[in-house]
Amino acid sequence: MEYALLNGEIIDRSEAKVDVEDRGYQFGDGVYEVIRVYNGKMFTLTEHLKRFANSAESIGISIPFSIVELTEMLEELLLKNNLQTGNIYMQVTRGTAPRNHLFPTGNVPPTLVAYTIKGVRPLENLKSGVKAILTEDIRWLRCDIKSLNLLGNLLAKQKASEQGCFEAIQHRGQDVTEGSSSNIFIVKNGTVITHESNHLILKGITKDVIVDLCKKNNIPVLERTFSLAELGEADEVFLSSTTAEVMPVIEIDGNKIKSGNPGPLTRNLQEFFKKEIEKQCGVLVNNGI
Ligand code: PSZ
Repeated sequence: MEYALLNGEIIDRSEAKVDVEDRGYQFGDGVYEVIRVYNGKMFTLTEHLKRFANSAESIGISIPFSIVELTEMLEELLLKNNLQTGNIYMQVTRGTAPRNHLFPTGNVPPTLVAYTIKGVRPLENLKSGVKAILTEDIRWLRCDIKSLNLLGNLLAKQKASEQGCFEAIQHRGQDVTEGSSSNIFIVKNGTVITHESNHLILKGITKDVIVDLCKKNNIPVLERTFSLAELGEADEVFLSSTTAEVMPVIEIDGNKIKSGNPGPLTRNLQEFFKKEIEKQCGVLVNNGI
């Protein structure tokens, strides 16, 4: 049997249902996290839980559990589902109330759900790299909130997929922001560059790990806005996310990045990233790149 967490209780996954007037369902009025699990252990858990709390707080939802309580519940969920490699999906909404744009008054409890998804590392793509398209960023101006409202992201991702690509790299005018579900990095003359974490992008947990790894390994790294022109002239391009890790981008809108192969600095960062996973979660047996 598979289990899910619903409002603090671990129950049969098929019994975990919410009301049609749940504000997450009606308005996307909530926030979420995806947490990677390797060897049955959660990677960068504290960072994800802090971002979850920050996202919720920024839209006025108070999560009715402490970080310690959430950790305990997620650990129990992992054990019950016997998840070794995969993801935890977790979301909280403003709860169930008669449909109204206004926030409900009174004591409406938030709806908190978590469940697990099995999934291996994307080894093929990590090795060979992926293709991307460019698309105008049409999203709202609070992309730092990990909101359930993902329509702009979905439209971008769908467009990429319809063109045989893995990701859509979004830009506001000449400024590159982020992927539809990833952060974007370029490498130029040995320096790694990625958008600063402001309201225009999600402050990726993977991005922060990569920036730290650069600093620890004396790789020059800058968090600043870069342009489409800089992207076009980059020596290397890669993207990052919880599930994609450090993913080489080898082609954008049909144009190869340099030779069209993953670059050397990207490869080094993949190795450093794998070591960081192993530090937190144990050795990745038969799962290396
Ligand atoms: O399973 C998947 O495909 C996932 S799991 C997480 C993501 C995709 N993407 C997170 C994300 C995002 O949605 C946007 C718009 N920007 C950046 C990221 C990367 O954030 P982290 O590194 O925290 O996953």
